Amino acid sequence: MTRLKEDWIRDIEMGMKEYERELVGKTGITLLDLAAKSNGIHPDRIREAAKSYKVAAVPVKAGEGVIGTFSQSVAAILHHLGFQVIITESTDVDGIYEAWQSKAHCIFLADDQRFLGIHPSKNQISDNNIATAKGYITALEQVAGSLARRKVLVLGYGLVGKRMVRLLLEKEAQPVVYDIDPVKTADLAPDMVLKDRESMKDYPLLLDVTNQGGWVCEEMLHPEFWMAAPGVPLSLSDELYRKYEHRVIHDLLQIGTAVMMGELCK
Ligand code: 2YJ
Repeated sequence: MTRLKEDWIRDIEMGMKEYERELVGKTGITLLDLAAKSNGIHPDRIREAAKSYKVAAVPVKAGEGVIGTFSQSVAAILHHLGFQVIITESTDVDGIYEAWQSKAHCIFLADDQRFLGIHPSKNQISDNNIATAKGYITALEQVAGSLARRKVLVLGYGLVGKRMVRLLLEKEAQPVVYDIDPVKTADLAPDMVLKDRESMKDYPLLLDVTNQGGWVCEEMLHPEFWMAAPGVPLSLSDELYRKYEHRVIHDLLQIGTAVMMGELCK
C-alpha cells in the first residue's frame, strides 16, 4: 500500500473545479454522480445528506505521522460534494473527541494502514480500499459501457485488486489478473491469470492497482485501451500519461473519498 506524499496531493484543495471539469469530460458525470452510482443510490440522496451532515476530518499522527495537506485534501473533496466539513485542531484520539464535541455526524481519518469514513449514529463504516474498487470500476463502466461478458485486466492483486475481481465477477465480467508476484495469483483459475505482461496489449479494459510507477510502455497498450487507475504511482510514465490522459482515469484521493461519503449516505 502506497503512503501518499504531500508533494503529490498539495494541489487537490485548489484544483477541485479543474478536476471536476476533467472528470466530466472523460466520464460524462460529476464526482457526486459517480459517488452515488458506485453505491447504487440516487445523487439526490447525497445532496440531501450534505444539507444536514457535518463531517470532521481528523489528522492522525500515529505511525509515520501527519501527511501535510492530507486532511485538507479530504476536507476539500467532501466540501466539493456540498458537505460542511471541519478539520479538527487536535489529532488522533483527542481529534475524535473534538469531532464528537463539534457534533460531527461523520469522521474521516487515516493511519498508515487504513483510511476510513465513520458514521457512528448509523453504525456505518466505509473503507477506502472498498470504495476505491467500486469507484474505479464504475468509472470504467461509465467510459466503456457494461462490463458484462467482457474481459477486464486487473493489474496488481493486492487488497484493492482482490476487491475489484470480486466486484467484476458480481457484474458478470471476466476478470484476468496480472501480478508481478505469481504466488499472489496462485489460487486463481489458470484462465484468470495473465502470465506474461507483453500480452497486456490484447486487453482494452485495464484496472491498474499496482504501486510501481512507469513500468508500462506504449507497446503494451491496446490501441483503444481505457485505464482506470487508482494505483500510485501510476504505471504509465509521465510522458505516456500526458499522451494518453484522455484514456486514463486516475487521481490520488478524489474518487475513493467521494465514494466513501456516498457509502455513508446509503
Ligand atoms: O492524518 C494524516 O495526515 C495521515 N495519518 C494520513 C495517512 C494516509 N494513509 C495512507 O496514505 C495509507 N497508505 C493508507 C491509505 C489507504 C488507501 N487505500
